[in-house]
Amino acid sequence: MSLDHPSTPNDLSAFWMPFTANRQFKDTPRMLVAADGMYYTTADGRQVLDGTAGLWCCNAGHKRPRIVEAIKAQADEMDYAPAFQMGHPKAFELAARLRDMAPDGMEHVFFTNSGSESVETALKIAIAYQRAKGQGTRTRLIGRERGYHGVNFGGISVGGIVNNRRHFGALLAGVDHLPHTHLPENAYTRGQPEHGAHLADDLERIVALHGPETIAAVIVEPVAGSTGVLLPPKGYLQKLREITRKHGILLIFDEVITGFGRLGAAFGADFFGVQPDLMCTAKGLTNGTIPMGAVLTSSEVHDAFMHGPEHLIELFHGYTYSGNPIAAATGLATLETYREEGLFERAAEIAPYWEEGLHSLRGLPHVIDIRNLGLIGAVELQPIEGQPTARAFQAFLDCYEKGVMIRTTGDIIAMSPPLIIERSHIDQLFGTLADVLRKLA
Ligand code: PXG
Ligand code: PLP
Repeated sequence: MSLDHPSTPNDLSAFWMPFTANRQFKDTPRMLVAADGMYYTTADGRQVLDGTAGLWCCNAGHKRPRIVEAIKAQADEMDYAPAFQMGHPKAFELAARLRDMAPDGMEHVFFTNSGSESVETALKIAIAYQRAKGQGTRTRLIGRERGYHGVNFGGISVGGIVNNRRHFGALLAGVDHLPHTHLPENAYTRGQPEHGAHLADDLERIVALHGPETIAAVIVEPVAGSTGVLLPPKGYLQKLREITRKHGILLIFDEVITGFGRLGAAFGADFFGVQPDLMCTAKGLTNGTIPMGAVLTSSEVHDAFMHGPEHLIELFHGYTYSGNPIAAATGLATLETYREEGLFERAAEIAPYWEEGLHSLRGLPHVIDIRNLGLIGAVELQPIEGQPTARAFQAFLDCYEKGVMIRTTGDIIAMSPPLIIERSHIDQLFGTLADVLRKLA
């Protein structure tokens, strides 16, 4: 094959699709070709309601004018600037905007290109911070069962989703895991569950087992999203904060999903009133348009690196595209869109209607649990015996045929719409899902 003779543009074989049943997809492709506001347009001209904000990332909805304009204008002005030993104004401006909107005490911003890279960056900073403080024995990282922290080696090591780990060898050494927070007695809870704060006490056991002087950081999602929406029981995150602080362990919040208004506040840290030492973000930072992530850190963490001769690099870490000009311009336009439309407040306002609609699905065939917080919702289905994931995947296919996009993980349906969602969209989303569930085998 040469460039003079490309194969047909609709040849699907070359693209090895991520986290996709490739053979099933290529047999019956689901092709999206346009998007505007709350809707996608399919290749066969149908409108599909976006019940998932893309992959939890298009928080302001699609084709937002300010964002589209910023991308065009920046591409026209300067496409790229070297990220190392050089700078350009918009990356600094975006970092300052993020600092200003983050919880007090989050003072510095390291740019990445994805949530996975934000996780790797935060884990590396945590270990290097401890070393910079003269505590070089603190190298262990503690994650949590069922946690999702992206797909790179650090992230799958601290992560706790078995299929994301089991195929990939020995992973990082020196990692341990807290138990997940999903308890059967909390089924059908609206918002944060009552039971399970004690699960944070397991950190004391892990600390006693390894010795506090060996542990660098604990990383958790404030709300576990990708694994199927597991909520932190009341008081749980506060306890984790107390125990980490007591033992000199950094607390990393992976806010890739919970950041940028998903819970009706800027970040999960704000929503829960718990201050981490580092925060991982991505997705909503640029409304899912141009890849970008950011790690926010406290001054305490950042300042530990700012020693030694001033001409020397303080942190041996960074990406070719850290703070890329087009991504930075997009991030600024995105944050401005959130601000001028009051989208985080909007999410908080409409969340009760969302909760009501979601929980109206209780009692439908196969439904065994329903969970929600902010503009996140999950419906857990009883798996078909011997065919895990098949029932929820069929619901996904049926919803798509009926003009609604949901997302499934295992036999859990997860939904996380753009924050511009209206009541009529919520009715359409849950109405369609109810129809589908009634007819599902
Ligand atoms: N941390 C968290 C908490 C995430 O949710 C990542 C890190 C990785 O981000 P990147 O940008 O490298 O994908 C994520 C991503 C889903 C789904 O449907 C969730 C994610 C990505 C794709 C699909 O649940 N989360
Ligand atoms: N691999 C090679 C051979 C490289 O030269 C580089 C960057 O210069 C990378 C990987 C890392 O790429 P990135 O900075 O986009 O993560």
